[in-house]
Amino acid sequence: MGRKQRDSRKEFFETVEVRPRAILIGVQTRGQERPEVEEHLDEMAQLATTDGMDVVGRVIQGRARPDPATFLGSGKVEEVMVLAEEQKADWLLFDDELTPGQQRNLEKQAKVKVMDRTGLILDIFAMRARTREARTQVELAQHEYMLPRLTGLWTHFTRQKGGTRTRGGEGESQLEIDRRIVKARIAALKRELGRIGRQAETRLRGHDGFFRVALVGYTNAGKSSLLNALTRAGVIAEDKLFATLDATTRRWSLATGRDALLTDTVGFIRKLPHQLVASFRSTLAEAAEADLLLHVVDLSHPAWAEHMAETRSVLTEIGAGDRPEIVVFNKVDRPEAQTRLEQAQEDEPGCVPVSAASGEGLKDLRAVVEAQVAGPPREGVVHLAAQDRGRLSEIYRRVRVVKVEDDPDGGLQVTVHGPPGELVALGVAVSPLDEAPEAFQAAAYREHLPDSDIPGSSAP
Ligand SMILES: Nc1nc2c(ncn2[C@@H]2O[C@H](COP(=O)(O)OP(=O)(O)OP(=O)(O)O)[C@@H](O)[C@H]2O)c(=O)[nH]1
Ligand SMILES: [Mg+2]
Repeated sequence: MGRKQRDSRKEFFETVEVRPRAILIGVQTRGQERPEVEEHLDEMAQLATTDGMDVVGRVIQGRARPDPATFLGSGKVEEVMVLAEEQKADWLLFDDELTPGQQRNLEKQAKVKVMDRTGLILDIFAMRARTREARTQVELAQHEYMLPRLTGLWTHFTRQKGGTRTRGGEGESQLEIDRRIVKARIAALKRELGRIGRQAETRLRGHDGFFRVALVGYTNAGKSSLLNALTRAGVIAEDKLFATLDATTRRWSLATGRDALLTDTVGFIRKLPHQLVASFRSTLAEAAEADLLLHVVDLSHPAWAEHMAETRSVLTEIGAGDRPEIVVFNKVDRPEAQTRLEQAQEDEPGCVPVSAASGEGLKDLRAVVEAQVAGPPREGVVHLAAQDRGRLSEIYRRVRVVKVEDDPDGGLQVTVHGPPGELVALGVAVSPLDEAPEAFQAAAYREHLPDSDIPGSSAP
């Protein structure tokens, strides 16, 4: 969005920041309670603010099914137009995805710009993307979103080519040209991502031998703050949605003598655009391939349970649904979280309450992860290639060897039994744990930990 606009009186002296004014529009379907719809609009308001807009109004329509042409019924369109005029609104922001036709019709009738939730999220991602990988991923998602929405009025494409627009009878062929340009760009971006993806795979291979822990969760849950609190990483943590778009990995020293790698990942949100999930696949691979997920939940948020469900559904979508998971209830320093804690602990046995801000519970969290790295022991098979047979003695030193068999190409198949952390270090893919780690394990490991290791943990 163009955030700077010239003010005529000051034209030659300065530019002023003009924040676009937005009206939020949601739908209350049958069976939905009003507070739920309001909460969803609160989230839209946060998205709008993150995108640099001021929210100047809200409209909720009670309707079983959206109007195919204008999404809202005709009476509601009128009401919105009046409000938009009164409030001098620049944008109507819809909490639901609009069809390209609905968007066009609404823009024509209401005479303001119209954007849906997907468009808004894409816009924020575009603004936040810093690395080449994130920028390429966002641009791909934007083009996928744009393709069915081309109308032949997409003038900037023709301008980019240095051509002159032709109108009227040739409109359709112009649309064809635009489509071809967008499709070609999509293909180029996919090739580029393929190249970046291969580099990322190499990067991940460099992590072999480490127990890999990924922080996952809803946007603004406190993942980056936790990474900072646990490893002093110095990652940006902000009260904004999607503060993090790139995966950051830090070494995390554990008392088991075996360090883990802790990765901070992009946050999820309700109705995360599928174009984004698809194009962020390589960033999300850090989560999909982790040995353990720390599912961070902001317990001070009224919709924490919905946030959890949403996060789990995205995890399933990216193929991380079967990864072992520890639920981390964050922000317990806040009174809102305190009042919910008892119920939440009942709902999620094995969860760990923490506060990244005060340091409370971080010691327990580390202990639970250490318990996971250190045990309970499991069986796995290590494959040694012919030239690596010499590593057998190292394996004997680290774990119990159950049996050793020759394999056809001169190598060895070594069946071993040991703690998950050791198996991972030997290159064995560890299957998910059957049970959530229990609090008593945390208590047992707690004793090994020096207080000074974790900021804030020595507080009474
Ligand atoms: N009170 C309180 N605030 C916290 C705590 N942890 C994080 N926050 C605040 O919550 C906001 C979001 O924190 P982040 O660490 O950026 O959250 P994130 O999960 O990384 O968010 P995205 O990168 O946007 O997905 C920031 O304003 C933090 O200061 C906590 O334990 N207590
Ligand atoms: Mg973050």
